[in-house]
Amino acid sequence: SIQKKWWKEAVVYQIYPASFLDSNGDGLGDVPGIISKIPYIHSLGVDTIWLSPIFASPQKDMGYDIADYRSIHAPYGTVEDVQKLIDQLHAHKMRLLMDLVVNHTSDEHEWFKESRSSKENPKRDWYFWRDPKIDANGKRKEPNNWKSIFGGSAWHFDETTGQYYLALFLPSQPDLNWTSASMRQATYDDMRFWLDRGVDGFRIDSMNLMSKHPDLPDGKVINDEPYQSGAEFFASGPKMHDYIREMRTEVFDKYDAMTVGELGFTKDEQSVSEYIASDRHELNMLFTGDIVDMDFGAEAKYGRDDFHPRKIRKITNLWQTAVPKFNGWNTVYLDNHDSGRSISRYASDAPEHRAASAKLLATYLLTLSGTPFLLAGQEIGMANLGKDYGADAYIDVEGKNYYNAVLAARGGDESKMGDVLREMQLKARDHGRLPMQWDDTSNAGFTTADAKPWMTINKDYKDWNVASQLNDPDSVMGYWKKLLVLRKTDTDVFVYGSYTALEESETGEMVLGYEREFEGKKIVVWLNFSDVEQVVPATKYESMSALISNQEVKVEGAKLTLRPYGAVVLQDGLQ
Ligand code: ISL
Repeated sequence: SIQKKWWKEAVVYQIYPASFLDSNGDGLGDVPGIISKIPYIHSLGVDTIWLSPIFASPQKDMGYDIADYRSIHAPYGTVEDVQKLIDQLHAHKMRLLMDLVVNHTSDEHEWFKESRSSKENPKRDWYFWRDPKIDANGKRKEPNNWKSIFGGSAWHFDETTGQYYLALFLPSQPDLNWTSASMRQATYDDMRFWLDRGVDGFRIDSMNLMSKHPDLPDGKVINDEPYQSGAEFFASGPKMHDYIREMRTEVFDKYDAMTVGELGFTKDEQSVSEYIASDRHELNMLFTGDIVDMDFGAEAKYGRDDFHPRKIRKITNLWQTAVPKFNGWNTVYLDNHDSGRSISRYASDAPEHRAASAKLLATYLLTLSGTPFLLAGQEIGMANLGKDYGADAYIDVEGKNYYNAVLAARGGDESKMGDVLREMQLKARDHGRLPMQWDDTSNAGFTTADAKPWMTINKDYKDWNVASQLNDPDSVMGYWKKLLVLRKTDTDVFVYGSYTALEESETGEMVLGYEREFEGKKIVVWLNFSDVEQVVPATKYESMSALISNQEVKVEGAKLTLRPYGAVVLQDGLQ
């Protein structure tokens, strides 16, 4: 039998601090803005907030480049504000997860400043420093061929000491060297700083990059480009599990902190089980990333590959079935701040389908086994910027680097960039970071009318905003609230129930179907991921009744008709 835990029953609401609510008219969201919306967040029925980084940072990667873990980026507020946030959340019986970014720091962090100052500095080995290689022409060359996740070489030459340092993301995000015991202790102190203030757990950024192959070998050459991924040598290295276990015994266990790891490049069942199988005592749960990559190209995120419902069936069935076998726990999510909105990629944001699509995806998120994570704005059906926005609407460094690299390769001809722009319109990280649409006043109520928001506000805000849905039970938000009540009421079946996939032969290729069951209580769910009607056989379910749906539910002649983007949940034995 499954052990009950608060974090299994939690529903997590991710807030991107810059984009939630600006309380002081500087165009940037802030902590007091979040505090003022606790009653709103609470009223939705979610109970845990995951806050993307709010720490002191030069903001080259929107706070994922931390200069000081113990102070707050001034425009966001102060440590006292965060304490108030924690205390007020706890007063509402809610919890706070912070973003733990300890694979790298900002190059403005004191640790890096010291480390780069001389080869003899005690913090030299807190980062990766290597001598240059010399090429055939006697010219200086990077220590290996690894490519940065944001493009270009992962190595950067530093004049001060004549060595290169490693940075898997931006040049201004040098990787920490986890083989250094004193470095590890220093990060544990930072973790304790926040846990002592009442933080309930962490989302651990780029977690499996913390252990690299000790020799930092060249990555496998798969094309004629100068730099190659190298991920086979920098992800899930040999010490990874030792580090996690050390973090647990030194820090997390002492506070009963919850952990969710972000795991890039590792998607196979065996490796995943080693992180979350309950008898390993490592992480509570993790994000494998495959669910947000369903329309990525084979080699590059922005390569073209259309979404097909078969992919969500495959990934969902894989983890829903595999994870219980090793007594692990799943995350269930479709959106985060690193991608386009799922409604625009996996369903439809066309006006005639948008509300149904948003409810379809809500049904997916809240009827599976695992802890659901939603991104702020998902509860009102927020969508990507439309096709009419040009390249200048995209300001995030990842998409911009990619766009500029392709533009250069195409001789700087903007008129040849249509295909890239279309891919960005689907997948750019900017979409997940759009300012929250609170109402239909200018600037969507996100900031004051005369302020300049830090990034584009989607012009659809007049029709899609919190105020217009707040008191409408038929709205997307109304649907989320109903589902959240059901999940909290029938925790047995929704959270702890078993999962049985309906085969493609039973549902057709466009429909995802599954059953959940707990001691005689049962739900069956059908989700139509297409813009046309689908008919599924329902003979087995004739005695069941509708629990929730985004359409009229009629079982006729043992068949159930699903409307475009229809979601139907039937129940048996629930009160
Ligand atoms: O964003 C991605 C693809 O578009 C991912 O490869 C992402 O960079 C990776 O999942 C790690 O993401 C995390 O660490 C990054 C930061 O930029 C992301 O926002 C964060 O979620 C570096 O800290």
